[in-house]
This record gives sequence, structure tokens and C-alpha cells, in this order.
Amino acid sequence: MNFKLALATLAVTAIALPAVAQTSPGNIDQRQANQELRIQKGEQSGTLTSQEVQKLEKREAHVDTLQTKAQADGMVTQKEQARLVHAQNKTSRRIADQKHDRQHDFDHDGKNDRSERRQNRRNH
Ligand SMILES: [Ca+2]
Ligand SMILES: [Ca+2]
Repeated sequence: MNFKLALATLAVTAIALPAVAQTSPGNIDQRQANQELRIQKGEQSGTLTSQEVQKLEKREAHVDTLQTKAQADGMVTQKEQARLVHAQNKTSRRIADQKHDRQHDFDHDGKNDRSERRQNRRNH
């Protein structure tokens, strides 16, 4: 098969796919993986405290559950897809927020640095 023909075949296949098939779960999986990575990086850098990580992981798990439910009947409808994307968008924003808020754990002792500082001040 030459290149042009292969491209044409691809194009025809893409058009022939029903609308629901465009709701490729692959995108959701990819985003889930990306978000997991962002959470991990935040944990490593200390911009996310362990509590923040826990909360974000819970959101990730929620999206996973939504996805499993949506795929349970073998077909992800556009409505289900929209719901998943919405949940992921919310999680994504949340990760960004938590990374840039005042709670962090740069010394990686599992404690929020701010509250430690406050405690130190009280102790001295
Ligand atoms: Ca934070
Ligand atoms: Ca700390």
C-alpha cells in the first residue's frame, strides 16, 4: 500500500466511525496519566503537601470510577464523555490551585511548612 492510499484509507476510516467512537477513552486515560504525573511532581517538589496529594488522588480516583462506569456498557456516550472531561478539568484546575497556594512542604517532613513556622514562633 502506498503512502497516499494509506492516508486516504485512514481518512475514510475516521469519517466512517460513529460519533460516539470519537469519545476515545484514550484521551481520558492520557489525561489521567498526565494529572497523576503532575501530582507526583508536586509531591516531589514540595508544592503539594501530603494532605493535598491525598485530596487530589481522591479526585483522580473519582474520575477513574466515572470512567469505569461510563465504559461498563461498552460505549461511552457523548454525555458521559462530557462528564468525564468536566471532572478532569475540575481536577486539573484543582491541581494547579493546590500547587500555587500557601500550603507546601519543601522540607518533605510530611508537615505543612507554614504551620510549622507558626509553631516554631510559639516555641521561641
Ligand atoms: Ca500546595
Ligand atoms: Ca514541612
